[in-house]
Order: sequence, then C-alpha cells, then structure tokens
Amino acid sequence: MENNACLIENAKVMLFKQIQEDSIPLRTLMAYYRCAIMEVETKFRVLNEEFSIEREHNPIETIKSRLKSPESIINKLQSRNLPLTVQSIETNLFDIAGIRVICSFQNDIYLLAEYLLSQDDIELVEIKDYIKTPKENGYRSLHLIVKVPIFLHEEKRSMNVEVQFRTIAMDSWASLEHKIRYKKELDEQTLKTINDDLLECALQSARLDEKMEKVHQQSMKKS
Ligand code: 0O2
Repeated sequence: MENNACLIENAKVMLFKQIQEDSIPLRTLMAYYRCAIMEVETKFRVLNEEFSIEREHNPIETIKSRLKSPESIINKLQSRNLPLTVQSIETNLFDIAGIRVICSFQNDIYLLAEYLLSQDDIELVEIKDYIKTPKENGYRSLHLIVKVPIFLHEEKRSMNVEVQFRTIAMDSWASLEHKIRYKKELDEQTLKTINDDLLECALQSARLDEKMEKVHQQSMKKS
C-alpha cells in the first residue's frame, strides 16, 4: 500500500516536471490568471465603494483570492483523465483563478452577482446556486464562472474566473467543514455522527443568515 502511494507520488512529480518543462507557457498562463483575479477584484472594490455611498452600507466584508496550486491542477486533470498540458488546463479547468467574496447579508450576494453580471465585459459561463439548493452535506454558497478580458500589450485575452459568494456564516461553516472533512482516520459511525452534526450546523447557520437579513431590513427602514 505504501509502495503504491510512493509510485503515485513519483508519477505526480514526473507529471509536474513535464508541465514545468513547458514552463514559459505555464508560467505565462498563471500570470494571466493572476491578472484576471486583479480585474475581478477591482470590480468588486468599485461596487463596494459605490454601495457604501448610495446605500450607506458596505456589502463586502472580505475578498479572498487564490490561484489553484500545481498539485491540485494535476490531481483534477488526472481524476478526469484529461491531458496534462497547458492547453488542457486552460480549456478544461474553470477554477484556476478563484475569488471568494464574503458578504454581510444574503441579499448582498445576489445584488453583487447581478451587478457583476450586468457589466458588459463580463460573460457568464456557469452559475451554481448552492444557497437556493444547498449541497446534501449543507454547503451553501453562490458560485459563478465568468469570463473576464485582460488587456495585454499585444492582445486581449478572455480568462475564466470562479467567483464564490458567501455570507460570514456560510464561510465559517465551509472553512470548518473543510478542516474536519480531512480527518479521514475516523470510523464509519463517528463519521456519520459528524456529518449529521455538520448538517445541523449548516441548517442553524442558514437560519442565522435569514434572521440577520430580517434584522438588517428592519434597521434600514426609514422612520
Ligand atoms: P478549493 O481549494 O477551494 O479550490 P468543478 O470545480 O465544477 O470542476 P465541482 O465540485 O462540481 O467541480 O465544483 P463546485 O461544486 O462548484 O465546488 C467547487 C469549490 O466549491 C470547491 O473547490 C470548494 O472551494 C467549494 N466547495 C464545494 N463543495 C464544498 C463543500 O461541501 N464543502 C466545502 N468546504 N467547500 C465546498 P475545491 O476545488 O474543492 O477546492
């Protein structure tokens, strides 16, 4: 078993090297994704500023961004039997550039998503609404895949960016669930209890979001 794991690890190192040998295009592609992240982040910062002037409220608590690591790129390509090439990364994987927008209230999520999608340089590729339809384990978040142009000195390129919108409650549940999920040495019964408890926490966190939304609406009413 250990030998097997070792062989798989070696194969990964070899494949990783293979991609790295093509290092200029891969490095360049990753730089393009970094540019795309900057473009989309800026759009959210502008919207946040505009909101704060017009609605006396900042809808964004935090913006986090990340580039998918080479290891997880390779894992994803391998798990889908896709070619391990730079071209394949760009064609098949839509979450290399990821932005997470943590909002104050649930309504802010839909407003921000709508405002982003109404911009004429943004193209919607895919939408997954795990708030209206949470995952079986309780995971909630709104995911968009969008194409955004980046302007290089000789060309304009359209890059995919995954945007995840969450409230603070959705984000804290997802972070803790992610940590707990990787404790794989647990027996089946304990795992089931943990999953049930996590689902219960997700339901409570959804109720908390609803309640906070109501409180927020009340506080915005003009007397
Ligand atoms: P990382 O490090 O966060 O990027 P796809 O991406 O479409 O090929 P999938 O699973 O259909 O594959 O995409 P989906 O459902 O949109 O989820 C992708 C990302 O959402 C995950 O990225 C997580 O960030 C988050 N996510 C989805 N489900 C869960 C969940 O049950 N718990 C938590 N904590 N996060 C979740 P990655 O690639 O897993 O990792």
